[in-house]
Amino acid sequence: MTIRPTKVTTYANIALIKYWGKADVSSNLPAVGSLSLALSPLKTVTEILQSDNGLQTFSLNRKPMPEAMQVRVQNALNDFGVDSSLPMTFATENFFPTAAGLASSASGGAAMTLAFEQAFDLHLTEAERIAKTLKISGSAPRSLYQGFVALKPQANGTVELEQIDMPTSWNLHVLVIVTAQGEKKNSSRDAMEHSKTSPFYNAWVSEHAKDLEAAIEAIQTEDFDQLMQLMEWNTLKMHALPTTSNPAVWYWNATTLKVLEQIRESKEQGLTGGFTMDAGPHVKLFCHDQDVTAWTKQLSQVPGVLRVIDCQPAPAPIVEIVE
Ligand code: 2P0
Repeated sequence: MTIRPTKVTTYANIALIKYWGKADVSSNLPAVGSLSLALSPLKTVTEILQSDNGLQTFSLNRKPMPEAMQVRVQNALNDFGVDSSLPMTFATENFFPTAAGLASSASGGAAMTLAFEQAFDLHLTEAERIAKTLKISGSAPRSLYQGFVALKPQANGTVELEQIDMPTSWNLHVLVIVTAQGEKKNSSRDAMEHSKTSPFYNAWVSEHAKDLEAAIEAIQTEDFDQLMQLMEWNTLKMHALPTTSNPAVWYWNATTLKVLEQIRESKEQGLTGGFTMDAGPHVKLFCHDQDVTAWTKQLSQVPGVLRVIDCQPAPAPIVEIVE
């Protein structure tokens, strides 16, 4: 099989309304919907090239790829109908911390699908592309598109993606407040399954669609404050699940809490914005362009904060042929 030399750029997405829990583990069908925004400069670049030496090489961030991740790539190749032992160079690089709760599995999964399609000349329908990307990671289909994307599980076991127009007046930024170095200890995949031991799990699932619909409506009616309120509430409900699992798992560190306190104080003093957190200790703050300088100043000085990355809505994924 000829491999078309391919380079794909995708962007990590941050969920405002969270995916946490699976209805079906084998197909990776989420138990709940989600709503996200892909962000620049949180990009992943994935290349697939013909191998020069007849060997198969997998790398992550310019180092040999960990075995478990390599198995996930090979499983995905099989799922796409490609011989997973084919000689090739598969190189993926995240231009932000990997496996740290910054959604590297989302941009990585979307990049994998788009790269397979181009490199192996596959012709997928949109529904197939979404289903195969979902199997790689539940958050990954959301990185196939730019802007606000809602992922909605359907009764027939598929998911649908819906793009929601961004109000032009919002000039949205997301500040990623980095509170630790290194990778997280608990993978979100394991922790979300373990969250089924929380007494609150069923309530989370049954209440979730209301949050998702209300958040979509807040965007459509350009009600930023309402969207921020829903995002914070949904975030804290999600974090209540691993925290109340048996035994408990939590992702926060002392700096995470100091940042949340600073956000509450800054809002009391009149700054506008809202926070979210994922399966890691970092905090993400959504705000308008005119408040970025003030927020950055206040959040950078919180003891323990390592850096603040200023992000904006990302462009669509880019698929290129490498010459
Ligand atoms: C989200 N997260 O909606 C939520 C919030 C983390 C916290 O989607 O098992 O890596 O590969 O389907 O996509 C992380 O979950 O999980 C995630 P799998 P994934 O962004």
